[in-house]
Amino acid sequence: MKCRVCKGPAVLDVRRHNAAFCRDHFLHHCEEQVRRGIHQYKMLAPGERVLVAVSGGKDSLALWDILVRLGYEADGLYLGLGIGDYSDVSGEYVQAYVRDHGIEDHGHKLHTIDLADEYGMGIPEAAAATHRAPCGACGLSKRHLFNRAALEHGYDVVATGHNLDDEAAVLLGNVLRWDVGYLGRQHPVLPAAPGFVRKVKPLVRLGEREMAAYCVLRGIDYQVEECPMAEGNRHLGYKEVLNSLEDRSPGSKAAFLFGFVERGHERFADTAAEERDELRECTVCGAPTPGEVCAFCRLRERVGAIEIPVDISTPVDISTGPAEG
Ligand code: Q46
Ligand code: ZN
Ligand code: ZN
Repeated sequence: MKCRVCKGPAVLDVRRHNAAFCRDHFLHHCEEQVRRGIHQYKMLAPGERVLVAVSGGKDSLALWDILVRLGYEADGLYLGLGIGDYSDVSGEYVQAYVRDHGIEDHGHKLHTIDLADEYGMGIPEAAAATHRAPCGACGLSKRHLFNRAALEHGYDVVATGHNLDDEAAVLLGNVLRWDVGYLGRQHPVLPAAPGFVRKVKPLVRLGEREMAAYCVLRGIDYQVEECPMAEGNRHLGYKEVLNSLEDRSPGSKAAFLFGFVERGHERFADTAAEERDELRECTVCGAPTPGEVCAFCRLRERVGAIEIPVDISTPVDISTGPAEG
């Protein structure tokens, strides 16, 4: 196996591109894919402040690393989910990355929020109170808090580490249920709207295996354990299905996802825009919501972390959105 670029010994092949790379050219390939994705979908403009959602896993740490190397003003936000040792260890990987890779010396910083300390609930308590799969409560808490933190600290955009495998799996789930609202919002860029900063997914052109290799080759240690609450997360099953398709015909995942982004997404965009136009401000926290009180505040109320002095007629909406590990 020889590097496509320099013909030296390759360390990794990327079947989707029918190419293999040596260490340096593989790292360059990853940066290049991110640079192209940002450009292609107009994710970030020069000078914008980016808040990277870092979980301690390979994708988000690689994303932060690549954005910093590409010269973006990118800070991190770690959200402690209160999932026992898993969360403690994940947080330690984030701290270690910041320390060992000179993040603060280069003018970037890490924000942290602890869900249990600051909002009176960890994900296990939230899941128990709702009697539903934890990923629903977890996903909605992440979306709410990353958006809120970005608004409060003056960031223009939130970047998440969703890669090609994640996005293809979420798309498969949305298509299997023909969930038109989610299909309208499934795009590498979700534009800003009143009460929402822009959301971008710069790793969308890179697969899971490439992200793991990126971290290993750059000396980034990351949380390799699966989240113990992931059981019942349907996206894991969708990934298996897509992996077996990809084995038989490399490139099918990318064709599935980018075919949708380029030719299908637009057809569902109106539904998403209509849903967004109907949003008003949560009477408790001010976040955009279709009802009177947002799903995050209703979740806190269920857990007993806050009391809401209004009549709540709508149930907690914790439908399983995209997993955002
Ligand atoms: S952290 Fe949260 Fe994920 Fe764990 S509870 Fe589910 S969504 S699986 S990516
Ligand atoms: Zn090379
Ligand atoms: Zn609220």
